[in-house]
Amino acid sequence: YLVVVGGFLLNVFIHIKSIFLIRGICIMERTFLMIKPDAVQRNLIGEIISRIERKGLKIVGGKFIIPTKDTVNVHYAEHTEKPFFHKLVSFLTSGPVFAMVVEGEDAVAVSRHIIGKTNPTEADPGTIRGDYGLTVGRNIIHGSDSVESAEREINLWFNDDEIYSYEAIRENWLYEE
Ligand code: ABT
Ligand code: MG
Repeated sequence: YLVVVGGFLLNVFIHIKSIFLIRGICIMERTFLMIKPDAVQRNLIGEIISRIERKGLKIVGGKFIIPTKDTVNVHYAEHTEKPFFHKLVSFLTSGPVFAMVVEGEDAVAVSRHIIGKTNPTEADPGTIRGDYGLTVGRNIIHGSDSVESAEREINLWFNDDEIYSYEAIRENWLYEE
């Protein structure tokens, strides 16, 4: 009986640990970010990644790929019925993207904040979309909109063995004990 309960608890712990990395009392989140084909074509990969790094977020996975239609259909499943869905899928499969798994305290909300509003015409200057984008259909970068979406999208775009956990010496200067 104890072995069964123990095994169950261990599984729960491993599952939770794969979503959040527990560092002291802070709950570290992971999010999925994707530099879209427009930004790749415009040579903005470095510019965007440097903003993510400077913020203090940690890149724990990254790959340069041309997304398949299937992946994009699942990724944007919530928009299947929208009038812009077809254009959205053809845009995202039109060329390579740079997909990333990014980690940090409140990584989901922090990333959405530095990305800016969906429509670049409304995104504040200083945000990625505010500084580099002009239209909603070419809005530079994607970021998961919740912890649940992040988990779903990370599993969709990355295999477990493509994500690397590591400790960075800068962490004591980014987070309080
Ligand atoms: P993503 O990070 O790409 O998901 O954008 P965000 O979450 O900020 O906004 P949503 B609503 O998820 O937009 C998904 C993509 O659909 C495009 N779009 C959205 C349009 O083309 N027209 C529209 O009217 C709306 C609402 C913008 C997003 N991606 N692209 N490319
Ligand atoms: Mg979205």
